[in-house]
Amino acid sequence: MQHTQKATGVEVSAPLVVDGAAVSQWRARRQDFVQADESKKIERLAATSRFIRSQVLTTINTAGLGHIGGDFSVTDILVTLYEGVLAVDPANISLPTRDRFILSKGHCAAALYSVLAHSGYFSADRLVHFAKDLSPLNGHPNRNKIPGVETNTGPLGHGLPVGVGCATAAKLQGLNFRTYVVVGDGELQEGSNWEAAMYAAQQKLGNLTLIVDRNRLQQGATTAETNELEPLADKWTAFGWETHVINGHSYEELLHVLSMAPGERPRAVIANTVKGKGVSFMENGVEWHHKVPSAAQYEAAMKEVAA
Ligand SMILES: Cc1ncc(C[n+]2csc(CCOP(=O)(O)OP(=O)(O)O)c2C)c(N)n1
Repeated sequence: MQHTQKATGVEVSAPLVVDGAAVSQWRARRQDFVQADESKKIERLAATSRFIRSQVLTTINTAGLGHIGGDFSVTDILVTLYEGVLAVDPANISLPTRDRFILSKGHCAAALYSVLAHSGYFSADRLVHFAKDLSPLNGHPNRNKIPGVETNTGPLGHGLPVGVGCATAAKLQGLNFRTYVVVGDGELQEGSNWEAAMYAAQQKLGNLTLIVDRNRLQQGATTAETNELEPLADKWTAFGWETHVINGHSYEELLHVLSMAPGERPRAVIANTVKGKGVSFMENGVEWHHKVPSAAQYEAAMKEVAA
């Protein structure tokens, strides 16, 4: 049987508004999280990721489009940030001191929307409208329509330059918020990233953290076949960044590196990930960049992501 999310009766084009109950739940989870021991934290993040992957699968299944492979490679990173790291208040999206987060690989909007809804920025019921005509939940995020989205993305290569702007603004204003940007590894082939990287190092933007979703696949091919990025860590180091290489599906490693105090230099985290992570027949399959599962594949995938 093909699962779909239920229509809510809310007009597709209605503005998104904060979901107070979900914000309260998010706040309670965050409070518990801060007090929990390491193993409990890991358990929590794993459970939330299972939930988010199931929700993304259903969202894409309902919409009939989406970028499931890249959604699943970035899920654990997004969940760790929103459940355990970012200093944000979903009920007060304009707070000047909030941490800024930019998902520069905007084609993976379904994962971002699912995590934002789980944090209360808007009601999860609205995910049923993902990528529908007139829906605020566009196939790529739009800051004018979606609470919690800091900048519009979609054309690759713009998130890091905007993030550098946010980090610079914090310094100029004497505010101590942090800026986190996630880019795809294929996206790093856009030259604008390297201009931003040079400037961030020159300005010693220690309040800026870049996370590279290093799943080694892009649209239709591997990054190595398209435009080799290696030696990637050496490149960031040579550009003057503090560089870390981690397993992007290890909550321990993610939590550790994303919670480190700001240093003297901008920080690049190369997170080794698996495109399609969590579904055996999607993992490392380049065709799953934006393929939609059949009914049988959807059923099988749901069992795997929830396990
Ligand atoms: C400037 C620009 N060129 C091309 C595209 C089309 N495009 C969408 S996703 C994608 C591949 C991106 O690969 P990667 O950054 O590695 O993302 P992931 O594998 O994590 O989904 C491309 C080329 C785009 N969105 N923007």
